[in-house]
Amino acid sequence: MIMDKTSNDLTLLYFDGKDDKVEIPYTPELNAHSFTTELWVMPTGNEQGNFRTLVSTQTRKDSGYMICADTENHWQFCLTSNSGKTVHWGHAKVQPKWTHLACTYDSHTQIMCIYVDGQQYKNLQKHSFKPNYKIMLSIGAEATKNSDHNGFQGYIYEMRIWSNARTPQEIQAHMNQRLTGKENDLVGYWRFDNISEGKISDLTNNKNHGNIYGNPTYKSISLPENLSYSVPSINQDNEDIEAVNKLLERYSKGERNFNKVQLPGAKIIKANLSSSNFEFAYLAGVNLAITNLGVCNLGAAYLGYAYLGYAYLGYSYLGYANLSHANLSHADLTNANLTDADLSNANLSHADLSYADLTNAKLENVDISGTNFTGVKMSQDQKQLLGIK
Ligand SMILES: [Ca+2]
Repeated sequence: MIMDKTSNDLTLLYFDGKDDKVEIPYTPELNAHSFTTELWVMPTGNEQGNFRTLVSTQTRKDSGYMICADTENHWQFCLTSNSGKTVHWGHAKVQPKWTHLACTYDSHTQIMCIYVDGQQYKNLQKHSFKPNYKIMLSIGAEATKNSDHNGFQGYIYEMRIWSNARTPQEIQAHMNQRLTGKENDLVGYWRFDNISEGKISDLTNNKNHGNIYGNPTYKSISLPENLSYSVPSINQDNEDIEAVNKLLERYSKGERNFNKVQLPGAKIIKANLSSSNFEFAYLAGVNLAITNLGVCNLGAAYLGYAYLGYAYLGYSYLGYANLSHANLSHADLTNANLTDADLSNANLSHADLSYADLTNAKLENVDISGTNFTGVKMSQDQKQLLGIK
């Protein structure tokens, strides 16, 4: 079942910039060696010149990381390196509007990244990182017990922590969507409207609930415009039929705009959904066998682990789509645009990719037995990777 919320307003915890904060007791899963921390923030008031903390696990000159607005009014991601030095990164200007921030650290490559509204900040930084090993995670103010909290004034919504460095595609595909809390590698998920008895619930099974301090107020505010209100509440035991029927009914009535639709794990076989917009759709593990998705917009859609065997995707746009581990065996992708798509570990056996555009597509570990690449557009490096001429 899909639930739609009609109102764009929610009552959220309002951080006063003085003593309001949320603390989550120390736990190893929220302090991994590789991580992604992302959140929506709305700064209010004119606080230029002040240092404002959004998320902190940092003990000065020891370990951990911090996401903040600096004294020159830039968004910043700070890490403590192995030597105890703090590394600062990011210069996008803080603006008084809903802004999505994501910070990633990959312990294998040692690359730290900050994304502002889904855009990766360029000139990637490479540093060692010593994760916090003892103190709480603090939201809206610093983790230290000092009298100066360096508090943030404004709203925070949809904060998530993942135990890996998410890719740009993953960040873009999910930043505007609500999650279920059960996603792979998601280790913490808090929504700042989900508050009871002085606690903010962690919607993952880790249940690392936050304690609220500073006696904050709660105010009604319009949410980020692009944030999807479709809550994926489809469970795993085949109760997706209702949602699928609803989608097909909408299509039969002439509707073609299904951007951001969320149907993870649904079965939509042999359907006709051609010429539709599925931009940013979340279709993880969906079964779209033999379905007609020709001339569709699936830009930035998430189709990881989807089954698309014998599906028709001719002339469709799949730019930035995530098709990792998808099964596209015997699918027809002629003239499809797959630029910057992630096809790593996908099964492309006997698929028809003639005249498709695969520029910048990720093609590691794909199965290409019997695949038709006639007139395909890809780089020499990509061809070499696939072992084709
Ligand atoms: Ca207060």
